[in-house]
This record gives sequence, structure tokens and C-alpha cells, in this order.
Amino acid sequence: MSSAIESIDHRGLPALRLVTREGARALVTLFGGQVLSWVPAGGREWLYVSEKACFDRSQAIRGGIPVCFPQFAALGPLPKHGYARMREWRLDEQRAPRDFTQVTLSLEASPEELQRWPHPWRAELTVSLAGNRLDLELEVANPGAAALEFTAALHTYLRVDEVEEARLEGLYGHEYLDATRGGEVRRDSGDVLRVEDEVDRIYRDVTGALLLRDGERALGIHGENFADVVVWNPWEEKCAALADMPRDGFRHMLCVEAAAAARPVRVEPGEDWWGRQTLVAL
Ligand code: TA6
Repeated sequence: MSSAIESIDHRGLPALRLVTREGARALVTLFGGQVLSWVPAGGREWLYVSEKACFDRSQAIRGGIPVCFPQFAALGPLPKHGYARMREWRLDEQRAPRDFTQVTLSLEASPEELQRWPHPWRAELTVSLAGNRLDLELEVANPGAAALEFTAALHTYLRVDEVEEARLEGLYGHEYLDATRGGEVRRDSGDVLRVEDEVDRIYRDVTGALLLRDGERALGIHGENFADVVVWNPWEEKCAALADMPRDGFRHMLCVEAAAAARPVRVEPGEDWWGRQTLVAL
């Protein structure tokens, strides 16, 4: 098999199927610029998509890797998690040389969005698939005349067999804002993060790599230029309140997000910024 990119229809949405020579696969929808599936070569699916996710563009797709931009969560005046996850991205470039496949999508502020939030921006998302590795790079340019300030996240829904058995390593000792306690600042005790209740945290200034253990498999997670890591699991009650999640959905997902949330990113006129999340199946 050689590396390839195929344009397909996925549940009524235009999408791209990426494959590599070694057998890694990924699926990206143009709606949301959203990676919905990633199977590393010789491995199993690492992304969670809810079986009740909606694909009719009336709401964001629950799962995969939504792009939250130009606002993370409700940290500003825009709709929750910004505009990008509800917009149709454009395919700008695709490459499938021998050992990897890569697509670049782009999006810019619409006239209606500019009326509500008068800060022009242009975003590019590059998805690169190779062997056991998936890279997402978000680049944001400021074509305007004033500084652009935004928050953002790659809101990665990871699939786990049973979340109570999963272990997330690498956040020990980091301070976090606990959204389940009104944003209270707390610090981790314990060497691994276990999810046994609702978790909604912004870990600040995380520079090292994280390791997620899920049964016999493990995933390396690394962010660059995204200062924060958000960890989210809605747990039983909040999951039941989400119409696009099955009741036991929270047991099979854990969001580990590369984010710029605690402090906005500032981009001067004519400048740009990039941030990346890398997932490596081990
Ligand atoms: O990233 C965590 C978070 O901001 C949570 O507070 C939770 O609400 C989640 O995102 C999902 O948001 P959504 O709008 O997709 O339901």
C-alpha cells in the first residue's frame, strides 16, 4: 500500500481519508476541520466519537479533535469554544509522499463574525499522519491593523477502554484551575491522574510530555506553544445531560487538550502564531 488521501463523504459531510504506506489511518471532516479518527499503524482507534454525535451541522461534532478558536470555553463574549468548530474549512494543500500524509485546511473570520467581534484572523490547520504518530498544528495569522488576542484549544477526545482504569502521567505538581470548583487554583497531589469523578481542569504552563496508559497500550501526548493542558471528563451526571452522548459515554473517553486558555495569545498586526499537539502511540 502507498500513502494516499481520498476525498469521501462521511455521514453527509465532505471528508478526507488519510492512509500511510505502513497502514496508519485518519479521517478529517471539513466541517469543524475536525479529525474524527486516528488508527496508528498496527494499532487500534485512539479517538473517541460519541455514537450519538450529530453530523447535520446544527451543532459541533461530539468527539475527535474539535478546534476551539478564537475562544476557549466561555472565556469571552463569543459562542462557547469559538467559531472554528462550527465552520466549513477549506482544503488548501495535500501531500502524500512515501512515508507520511499531510493536509492543510484553512479558515478566516466571516463578515458576520467580524461584525460581532471585529478582530480579523486567518487560521490554518495542518494534520500530519505517519506510522505511530499524529501531529496537529494550528497556525493563526493576524491580517488586521490592531493586535489580536485569542484563546484556543485542540480539544482532543481520547478513547479509553474504561476511564477509571486509565492513568495520565506527567501533570504531577502542576497548578491547575478547577472549573468544577468555580476556577479555584489547586495543585496535584499523587503521581498519576486517575479519573473517578468529574474532571475539568486547566493545567497551566505544562512543558513536558504526558503519558496516557490505557490497559496494555499507551499514548505519548506533547504540546508545543500551547501553554496549558486541559483535562476533561464530564462523569455520570453531566454526561447524562449531554443529548449527544450515550449514558455510559464518559467511561470511554478522556479529553486531554493542548490549550492556550489561562492567558490569551497575543498576535501583533502582520504576525502569526502556531501551536502543535503531537500524539505518539507506544
Ligand atoms: O474543555 C473542557 C470544556 O470546556 C468543559 O468545560 C466542557 O464543557 C467541554 O469543554 C465540552 O464543551 P461542549 O461545548 O463541547 O459541550
